[in-house]
Amino acid sequence: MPTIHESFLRSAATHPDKALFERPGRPDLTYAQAKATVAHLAGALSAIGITPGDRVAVQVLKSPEAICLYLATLAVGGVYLPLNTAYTGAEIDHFIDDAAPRLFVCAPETATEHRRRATGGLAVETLGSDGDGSLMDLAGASPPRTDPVPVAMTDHAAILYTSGTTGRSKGAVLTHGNLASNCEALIECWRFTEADRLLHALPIFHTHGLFVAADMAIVAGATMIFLDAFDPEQVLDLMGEATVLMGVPTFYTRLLRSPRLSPGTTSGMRLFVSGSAPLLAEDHRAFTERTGAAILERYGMTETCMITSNPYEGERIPGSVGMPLRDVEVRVTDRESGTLLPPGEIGMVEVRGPGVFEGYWQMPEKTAAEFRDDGFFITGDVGLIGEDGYLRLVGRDKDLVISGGYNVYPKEIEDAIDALPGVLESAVIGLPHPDLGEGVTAIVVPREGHEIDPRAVIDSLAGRLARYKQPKRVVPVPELPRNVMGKVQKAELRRTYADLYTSA
Ligand code: MCA
Ligand code: AMP
Repeated sequence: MPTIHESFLRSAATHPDKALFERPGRPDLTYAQAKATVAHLAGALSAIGITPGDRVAVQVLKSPEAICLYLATLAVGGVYLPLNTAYTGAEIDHFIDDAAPRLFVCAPETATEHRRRATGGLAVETLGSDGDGSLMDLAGASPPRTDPVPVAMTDHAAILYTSGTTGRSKGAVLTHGNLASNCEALIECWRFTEADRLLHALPIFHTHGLFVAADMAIVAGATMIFLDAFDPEQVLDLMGEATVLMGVPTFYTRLLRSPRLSPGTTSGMRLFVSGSAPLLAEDHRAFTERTGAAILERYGMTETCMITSNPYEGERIPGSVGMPLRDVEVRVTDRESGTLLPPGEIGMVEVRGPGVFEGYWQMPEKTAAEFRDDGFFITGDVGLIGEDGYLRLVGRDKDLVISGGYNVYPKEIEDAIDALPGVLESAVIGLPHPDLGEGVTAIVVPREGHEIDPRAVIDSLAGRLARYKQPKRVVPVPELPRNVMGKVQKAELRRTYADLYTSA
């Protein structure tokens, strides 16, 4: 099995003059041009001193050059560490401390803030959304490196940080084998070919936009219509020129709000994929009613790559995430005993397969705690496998909110709120939100003699927490509901405030 970088070289050799990236109002970038950019960036990385196993942390706006930087990192045997552009300086500090990258690439606009990090073993360079910045200058001046460092499938290719129930982010270490095997399974499952034209409107710092969407296009030799961000009207404008859209459920909720969504606008599209968060069965049905197309929902995790998918041919069932991908095993077990449950019974979803990560970066105990002895990874998702073999997710055993496809771990937000003056304690929950799926909501108890000003709470989190993690609403209460053991009853809070975003 070739690595992602080897497949990219193969695609570039087969279709040198084909556009890999098409961007409205900007010049295309062909496979041959992308190959040259990757080779020059690989030269720049070598000049900086990146050697196999070195981490390359990247917090930049979406651009073709950022994808080329990812491929160049793989080419020199480096480990790509993409970071959400919404992360604040304080959040970045943790990733840099934990992963100890050799290079940090940031946007030119944030260079002044980040140059101070350039101490000891850390180099800091910039990359702008127009392919500008100091790293590109260095790439232009560096001889192209066309001899990729040989890597094994077990070598590290990427680290993606996912927050945890303890509030501290953990780096999920993915190997070249994880990425390549998952990509091949998806290409096969979704019949993805070089003839495809992918509408790429996702961010490229997460599994969905990078290892699912971009990798599939690169490996298949397809073209990406590469958009800075998701704008439903722009996506509708471009559907006539595309064949596939991959998105989070909020994409589909927003498309459904446009009167332009119709069989006419979608007729050239062969596939709509949804994942990263639950797609409401009613949105699934409404989309089919409006367009005649059935959205294909799939399920995955940063730690495991993609796990299940509804079938390309065969029934795509609303409310189900489908069946295991090639070579992936999924089982549902009893939470406490770990024993296998029969079809139809609800339990913990566990997964084993070639896409499952190696472990959390420098956290052997945490890694061991999340695997069973026979190698199955405990996802923290709760679901059941029906007699029909389809997996249905019914909830989460982990305290996690998914807002517009971004994961928010309540503990991290609660810690930040609890540290504010006048706050006794808080509970952060996800409540049904008509646009984002779940809205991050903080239920806050004041200290005696104090009052909670919801706006002031949100304002004081600005600059400390990424915007998408900040509560959309803060609800002051005199006390939190607790069970006899003293544990906060989040399920009760979710019931009490269930209509907070939907009733207005
Ligand atoms: C932006 N904001 C958000 C979110 N995104 N707040 C909560 N949740 C969000 N997801 C903030 C903005 O900073 C802004 O704040 C305000 O909300 C309104 O922004 P808006 O313009 O509506 O947002 P947007 O820029 O249109 O973004 C919404 C989005 C975007 C298109 C849904 O969040 C997105 O592209 N999400 C995709 C996430 C993703 O790729 N997940 C995959 C993870 P203000 O106005 O105050 O500045 S990988 C994964 O989960 C696994 C492996 C899997 O299975 O795929
Ligand atoms: P992340 O940590 O960003 O990789 O998010 C992984 C989590 O997203 C999973 O554990 C699920 O809880 C959730 N997820 C991904 N895809 C789906 C889906 N199709 N339906 C429901 N939840 C999903």
